[in-house]
Amino acid sequence: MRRMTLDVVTAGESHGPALLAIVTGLPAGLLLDRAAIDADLRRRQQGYGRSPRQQLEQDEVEVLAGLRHGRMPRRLKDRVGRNRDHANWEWGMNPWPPEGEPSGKGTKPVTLPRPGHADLAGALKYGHEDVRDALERASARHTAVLVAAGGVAKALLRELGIEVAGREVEIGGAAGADEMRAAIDAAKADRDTLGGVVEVRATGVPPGLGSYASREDRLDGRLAAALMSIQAVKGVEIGDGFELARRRGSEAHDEIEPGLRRRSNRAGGIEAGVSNGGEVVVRAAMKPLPTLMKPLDSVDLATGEAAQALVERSDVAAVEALAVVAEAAVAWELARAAREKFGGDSLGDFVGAHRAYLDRIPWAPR
Ligand code: EPS
Repeated sequence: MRRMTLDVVTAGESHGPALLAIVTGLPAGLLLDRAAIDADLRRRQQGYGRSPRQQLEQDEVEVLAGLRHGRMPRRLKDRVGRNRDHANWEWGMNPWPPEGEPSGKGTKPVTLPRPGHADLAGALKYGHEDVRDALERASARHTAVLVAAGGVAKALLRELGIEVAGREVEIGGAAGADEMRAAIDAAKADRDTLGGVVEVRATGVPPGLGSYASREDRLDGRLAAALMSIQAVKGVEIGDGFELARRRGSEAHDEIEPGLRRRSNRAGGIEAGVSNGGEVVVRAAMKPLPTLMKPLDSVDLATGEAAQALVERSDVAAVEALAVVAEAAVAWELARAAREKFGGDSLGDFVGAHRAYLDRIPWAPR
């Protein structure tokens, strides 16, 4: 069944010419603020402990089609973040390399897979002899374009009074800004890397997004899939998540009061795959990044002999960046569920259906 929904298709490599997303399913008339999207792209680049690559790149959104005077005249749009570093990889990442001697970065094949990265599984799956063919597309650089798409989703959600915000809550086991920075400094001195935990909260989400009826419509499943598919994420929880497994039923649910208010929000705003009107609260756990300056043991795929994994410029930690990417992922899934519930070819139809629904149910944003 083809239904009203948002879709995104992406393309691009870390050191290729550009990253691209094609977003479909937006209502006509949606106003997009370039400065707001660029601000999110900058937030993603700014965390403490990121690599020197972030001083080189200045991610900015560039619209190729589907937008006129900031508004959507139709339901298709393309966007691009160009990779400044591509200039250093002009031969190595060129779709059609020029004749003559190869020069610059990316000319020698990579054969030293990093444990924890896509390198080995990707090379085996696709038959790559140069691991670079896997790592370029698998790179977390790809999250830049997801943040741009998330900016579009946030613009749509704002029309319904829904706000989404992500923040880092732990880095390398440390909580609190000073402790997190100290943990990053210590890991950097040891030529090591760190992971952490981020949290995303969404306010103003009406009850009824998602569905209990089928697996692929469940909002919790969709949020979990969106977060889990971000590079380096190994765990996701919704509301009190894993902690709920350690409590009794009398301590685990959110009792209902007259006026349909809840005494707590242990469910993180979602029950049975459907939003319940509470704040949506999700967390994602990120593993430490797999590119270490003090490399892990691996095998040279060219010889089959023991070797050290690839050492490349890398972030020490990218948890602050994950907070921005996770925010975009949650916004995307909420916007998709909202499009499915409220439909509409124009922004007015979409917003009007939302308002009519709220008028029908006894619920007011808290
Ligand atoms: C990444 C490796 C590094 C990161 C990159 C993700 O790339 P480089 O080797 O070019 O420095 O900097 O992240 C970004 C460039 C970004 O913008 O987030 C990886 O292997 O996933």
